[in-house]
Amino acid sequence: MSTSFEVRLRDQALGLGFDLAGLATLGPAETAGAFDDWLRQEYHGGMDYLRRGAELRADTTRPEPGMVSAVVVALDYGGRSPSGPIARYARGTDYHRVMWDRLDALLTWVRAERGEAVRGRAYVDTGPILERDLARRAGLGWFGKNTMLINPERGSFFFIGALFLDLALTPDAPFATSHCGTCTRCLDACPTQAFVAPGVMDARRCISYLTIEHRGPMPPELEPAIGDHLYGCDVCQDVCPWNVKFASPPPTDGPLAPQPALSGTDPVAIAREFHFLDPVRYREMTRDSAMARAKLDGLRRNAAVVLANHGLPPDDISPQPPR
Ligand code: B12
Ligand code: SF4
Ligand code: SF4
Repeated sequence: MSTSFEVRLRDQALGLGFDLAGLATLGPAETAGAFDDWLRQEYHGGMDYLRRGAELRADTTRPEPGMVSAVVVALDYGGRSPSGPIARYARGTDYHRVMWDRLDALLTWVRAERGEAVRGRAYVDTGPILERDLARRAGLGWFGKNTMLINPERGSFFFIGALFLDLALTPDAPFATSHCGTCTRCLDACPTQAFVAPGVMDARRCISYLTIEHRGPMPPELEPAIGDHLYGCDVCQDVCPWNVKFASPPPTDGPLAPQPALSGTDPVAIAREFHFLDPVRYREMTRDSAMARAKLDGLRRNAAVVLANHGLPPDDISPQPPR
């Protein structure tokens, strides 16, 4: 019996280095209602782009008319490295670029198999797509109480991406079960109590939002709870038993291998460096990095918060630590 195109397509995605791959038929997002409720509560804070794209996000056939199916992939970035002031996802090369290149290679393979006329479009975090909804639909995992998409064999330290195609494909079965049970570790561990209910986050309180997406001064009442977090936060994933058991070691080579300068565990040392960043050094440091998202002002603001949390008012510190 010949192997179906769908099986070969999934194999090809895995062969290109993705860790999970599933197929979904595009259509209305099952959680579009939950997303609208979330926006109505203003939990998105200053992320206005989420509101602007809400109508497109409600149905995956809308962003690119003519698209019918998606290959949804996951790329593990390794959750078994020490936690530190910079979230693990941002320690290697910017994942958007890494995943787009691989999804483009997948499209090239599809065209070689099915004909040059096949249309395709890659999405990694940038399009108006509810990616976790789509990934659950493609069978990749369930929505944890920490809102992460969790896979029963990998945990949640992975990125999600999708290649939309104008081809009809036999979809995989959606992931139908949840495996959080009575656990509430993530809800209890969140330093800023950002979860208003299991599976629902008020992003305005989330350290990841505050240190990456939020522009302007930090809300003073949340500063102490930000602790040592300079960029992003992994706490609600670190405590998750599915990660404790299944998180993989960080890649030792390739684009996602963590850069030593971003993997340090001394918050004061890194905060000091961020505090004295000038535009030239900032551009060098973030050239191929997802950290560019926080902008120079954001990184310096975050550094000031971390230094203040260590009793070091930023105005008092010198560029070099005392010897
Ligand atoms: C906006 C955004 C954020 C915001 C808001 C996060 C959030 N939970 O919504 C902030 C800046 C805080 C953030 C943080 C992080 N993010 Co982010 N983020 C996004 C983005 C761009 C949109 C997410 C979104 O639509 N949020 C709206 C809310 C309503 O959706 P949701 O929380 O995902 O909930 C969905 C379901 O859970 C369900 N739902 C809603 N209510 C309820 C209630 C119940 C009971 C249940 C069961 C389900 C359910 O419906 C929702 C819509 O589908 C996506 C990329 C994309 N285009 O999808 C990446 C994405 C979700 N982020 C990602 C990552 C890696 C992170 C961080 C780990 C980075 C870090 N280390 O700092 C943290 C994780 C924090 C966390 N616990 O979520 C990955 C997640 C991969 C995964 N395995 O899930 C994504 C998919 C990017 C990518 N392409 O890989 N992120
Ligand atoms: S990423 Fe950190 S601050 Fe945000 S919800 Fe998770 S534990 Fe809380
Ligand atoms: S920590 Fe527990 S409740 Fe939270 S996502 Fe993991 S299994 Fe679910």
